Amino acid sequence: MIFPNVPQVKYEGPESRNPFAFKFYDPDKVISGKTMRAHLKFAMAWWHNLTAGGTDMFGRATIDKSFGGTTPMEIAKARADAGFEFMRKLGIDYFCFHDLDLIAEADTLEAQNRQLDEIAAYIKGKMDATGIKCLWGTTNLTNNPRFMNGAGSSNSADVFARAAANVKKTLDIMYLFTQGGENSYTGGFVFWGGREGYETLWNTDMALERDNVARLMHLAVDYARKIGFNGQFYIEPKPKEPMKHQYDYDAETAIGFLRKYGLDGDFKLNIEANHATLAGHTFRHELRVAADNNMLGSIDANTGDPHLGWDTDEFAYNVYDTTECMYEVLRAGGFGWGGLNFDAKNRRPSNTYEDMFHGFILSMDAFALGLINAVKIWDDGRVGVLSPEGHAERYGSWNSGIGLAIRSGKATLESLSDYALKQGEPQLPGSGRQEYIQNVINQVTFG
Ligand code: XLS
Ligand code: CA
Ligand code: CA
Repeated sequence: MIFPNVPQVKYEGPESRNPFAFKFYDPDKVISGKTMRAHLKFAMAWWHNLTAGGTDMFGRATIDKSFGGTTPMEIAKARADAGFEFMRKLGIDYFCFHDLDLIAEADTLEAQNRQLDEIAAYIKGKMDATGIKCLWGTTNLTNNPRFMNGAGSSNSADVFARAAANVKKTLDIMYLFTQGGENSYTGGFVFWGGREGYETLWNTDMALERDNVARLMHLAVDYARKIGFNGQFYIEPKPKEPMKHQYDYDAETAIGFLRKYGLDGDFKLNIEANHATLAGHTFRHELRVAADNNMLGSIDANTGDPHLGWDTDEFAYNVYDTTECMYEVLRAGGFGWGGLNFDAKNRRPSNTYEDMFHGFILSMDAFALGLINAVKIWDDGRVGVLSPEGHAERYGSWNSGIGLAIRSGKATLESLSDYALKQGEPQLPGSGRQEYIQNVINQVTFG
């Protein structure tokens, strides 16, 4: 046992003072037609939880995550042991990984592929024994110096080829993870374009680079379908960091890109809260843009810090944010193949194994509260805009008369001009009642 000090974490309710108990997340409780577990679909990010040691630009690790292993492969397996014990103790059903979270990077591609095969088989054994699934995998195309100018967007075709080889291997692993006879399921594959961008346009052929990023994505889809991996592909937008400008800037940009290159049938978006903040948007804005385009695939659930301008990947705790998130998820009809992946890491001084659990308990409870509140707000019915039909008071003018003529394409600029001449000055469009609405949210939440 790697975490002997942590018991099985169970729901004990809001009165509990047990640090290793959920106060709000009650996995089997049915709320709005589904269990909380099925609504929330929590996932553990292998990288932060099992490999990140609390390093920052100014300091080395504050916690040892080798979990008793000494050789690289022993450490890799010890991390898998730790991860499965961790997920089982919290009742987490999914995990996400990069290829290079699973093993230490090897000197040659052959050696790396061999080691990945060994660890993937080891992890698959644990998946089969526990029923824990992989939500999505991704390829680390940022760390190695060869990717300093990007992977799909590199100026070097040889580097592009190497990126393709690494993506192929991750897809092989994803395929293995999702196979299980009757228990086979549909996983996913994420492209996060960390270095797919530029530092200066003086040395950058942006058009070629973007075309090539799309080419790499097409090649990945073609290969996946060929080997029988029918999973969902995702782009994870992020505007900057590590590059000054990244091509998948935000949801709207990524959707435009997917449509331009004919990738929108195979891809949806993986929206990360902290990346929304970096793009100058709210988390909710990005979720809404994705959902309104039928592109809301999965979520990287974390938070940034308004006082820090970078990607801090903190555990989400702000219940207004989680409420807005879960409202958008409910509005979109829930997750399909995606879920809520905690792409979050403990703060550097939170350097014990127990802190790893506290981070997850914090965020699992925060999203459970968000779900409970979102359902209450939904059921209350006083706020929220679903469609013109669903919100007659504010958008009712679109359901008949001139509004319907516009929506059904019957109006022309001339007919609208005639209408405007006849009607005279239109009435003011009505108060947005924002302060009233915000108080209703508080009433429903805390009342
Ligand atoms: C980094 C990203 C990354 C992706 C997966 O900012 O969040 O961790 O989620 O490559
Ligand atoms: Ca992420
Ligand atoms: Ca992040």
